[in-house]
Amino acid sequence: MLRSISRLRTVQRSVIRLNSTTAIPESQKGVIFYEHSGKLEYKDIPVPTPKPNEILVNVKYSGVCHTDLHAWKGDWPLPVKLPLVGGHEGAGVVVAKGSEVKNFEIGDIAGIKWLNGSCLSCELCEKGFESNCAHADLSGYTHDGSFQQYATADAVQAAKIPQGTDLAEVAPILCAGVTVYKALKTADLKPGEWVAISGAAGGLGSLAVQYAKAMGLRVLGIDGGDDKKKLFHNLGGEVFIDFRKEKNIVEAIQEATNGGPHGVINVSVAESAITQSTEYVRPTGTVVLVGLPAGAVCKSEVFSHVVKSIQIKGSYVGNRADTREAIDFFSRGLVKSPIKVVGLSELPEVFELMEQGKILGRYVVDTAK
Ligand code: 8ID
Ligand code: ZN
Repeated sequence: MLRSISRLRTVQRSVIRLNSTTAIPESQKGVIFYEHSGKLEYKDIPVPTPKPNEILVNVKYSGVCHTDLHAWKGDWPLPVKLPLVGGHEGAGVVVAKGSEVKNFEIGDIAGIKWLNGSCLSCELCEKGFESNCAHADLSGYTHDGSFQQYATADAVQAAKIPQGTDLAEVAPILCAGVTVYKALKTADLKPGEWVAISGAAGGLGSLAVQYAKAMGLRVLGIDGGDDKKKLFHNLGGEVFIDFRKEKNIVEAIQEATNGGPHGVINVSVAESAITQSTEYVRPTGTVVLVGLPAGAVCKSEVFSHVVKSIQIKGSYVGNRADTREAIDFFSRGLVKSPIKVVGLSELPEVFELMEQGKILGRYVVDTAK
């Protein structure tokens, strides 16, 4: 271990000479919290040292996912590392690597995503269900994440990002993009069929609309407010239902889609919206659960569930292949990230807006500010 670290430092030094970049500092800016819902402190923290299997990424930008807010609040029945540096949509440059890393070179562009590592030897990993591994390690949850200038990541799971990519724009693809792309694959729809995106103008939703379009689907979006409606249509969505204005959401959706959408992607953070989707989905259709409101239960009325023969499926981020494919859609210009860039020091304000449901698309933090 010690030997591998000293070799690593040698590698860094030689690269630093070659590229005449600045040396890796010992401390950096990051946002850290010590207890759930405690103060989000923007301060100097140590730069982590990569283990033999890890790369050290100089994170330039990180998306802010609603999951980061859940982690800070302690919403889920899954223990969080404390203290924690959150963040799992980090895009940056590899500045150092451990002795076992073969798939990244210094100077490569890498993405830090939710799934930081899995055992790779259990049945689930073997079959490509890496995110469902019982030993999954999670960036910004069980492993310090991308709300810092330098973050470590398991080289096997870190995302490969092509050189020349806009790092602020690609950041949201690393969780939101991968997740909705995988959820759409899970819905198993055919071109020309209807998909409803519940929570259509949030971080995941605004990308889901575009991936769905790129897959040839007709898109109905559900969200609240005129600014969200405008964003939805700008992204290419066809029919918008405002959950704040519409009196009978189930009827309105069934009417607009001539019998209900063939699939529903639930990315809202509202239990009632999830249950409602089991009502308006078309017979034989598929409801996909993605959003994770605290303590939520999805209720489906058994008689209709059987007679309509609907399916309800959970979908949890994606594996390495899903990641590569989702980034490829982005690189080919088929999806764009509707982002607003702010400084990392402004993370508490972003969480506040997110809690109030006021975020349009995705906020991305610039780690230099
Ligand atoms: O792998 C996964 N399953 C995964 C991956 C990433 C994120 C799951 N998530 C989860 C997050 O933890 C969170 O619970 O997906 C959820 C959405 O994340 P997000 O897109 O990052 O959140 P957001 O940007 O706040 O968007 C939520 C949208 O839902 C709308 C809001 O207006 C907002 O635009 N919304 C709400 I809140 N209530 C609604 C309702 N009743 C609603 N839209 C429709 N109907
Ligand atoms: Zn996320």
